[in-house]
Amino acid sequence: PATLINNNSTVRLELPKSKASAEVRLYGATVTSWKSNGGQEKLFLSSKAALDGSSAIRGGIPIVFPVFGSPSDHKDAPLEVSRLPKHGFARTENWSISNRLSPVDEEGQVSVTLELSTTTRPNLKAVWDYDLHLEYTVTLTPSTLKCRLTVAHLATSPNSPMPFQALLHNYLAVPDSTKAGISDLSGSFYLDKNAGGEEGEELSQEIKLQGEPCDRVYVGKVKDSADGLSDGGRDITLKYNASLLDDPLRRMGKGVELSRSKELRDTVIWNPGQEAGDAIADLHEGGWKEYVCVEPGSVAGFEKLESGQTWQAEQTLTAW
Ligand code: TA6
Repeated sequence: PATLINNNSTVRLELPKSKASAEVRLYGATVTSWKSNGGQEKLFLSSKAALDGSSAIRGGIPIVFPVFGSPSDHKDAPLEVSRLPKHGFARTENWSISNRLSPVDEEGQVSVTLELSTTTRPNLKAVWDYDLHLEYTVTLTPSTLKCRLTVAHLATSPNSPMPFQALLHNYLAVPDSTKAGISDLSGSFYLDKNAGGEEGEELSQEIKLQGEPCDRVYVGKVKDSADGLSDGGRDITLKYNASLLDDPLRRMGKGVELSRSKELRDTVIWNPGQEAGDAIADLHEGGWKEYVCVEPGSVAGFEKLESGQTWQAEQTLTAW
């Protein structure tokens, strides 16, 4: 079933037979917990994360919209984007539940849809002068979590077209980020944010962080075998080299597979490493070792949505 918990601030989705569950905060529509088949937590949540609505949640799956990073990161950003906070406003607004909470259906899945509109929020309309309606549906099955974001630019909008970027900022829990591998982004081109935006091509089939900071935007163009370019958006797996782990850590399972619709063609891989990680105020000590962010999105350039048009994108996380 789907129920409201934590003083009506959180929707809890539960499949009791398989012990799978998920929790979605109305604040930011941030998924803060996903336990797959058997009850194993698959998302990282910092024990210092603000859960009182005072700032974006450090962990889970914050939604980045309508700009990724700081507006000043984008030379080509449209003027209206420059007024927005880092990573936009979706992660720091209170969303509402758009459907009645339903019992588990016959197919053994349970879901909730949250929504956020500028038309009912004068504070948002003041910084984002578009008639925008966002919907976010989170669906739980015994072994998967599906997140679908719908961006509707309403026909009543005063301005057209609406520029935006969107990204699902997954904090995937790992037993030890220094021993995790991410595959397969080989053939993708990236911008290295830690190296002043230097460009590179991914040559290895498995990215291993090995304790080094990583903050890369892999753009959704992949060199195909004929040496031409094709659109990216491949499935990605985050796995752990179990042989390198101590016994208690092996219990976390083998990893998570991420598949996405073609709209989420870019991929951001982020882990701050020890030094920068310890400097993040809402990250507990050593927290940087407990997650890898693998974030599918549309962040290279801006989508442009005419009024009356809708854009929809989704990811599916599968626990192995
Ligand atoms: O997605 C990667 C990133 O943009 C990094 O550059 C890093 O700053 C991270 O997100 C976290 O940003 P935040 O604003 O949540 O501290």
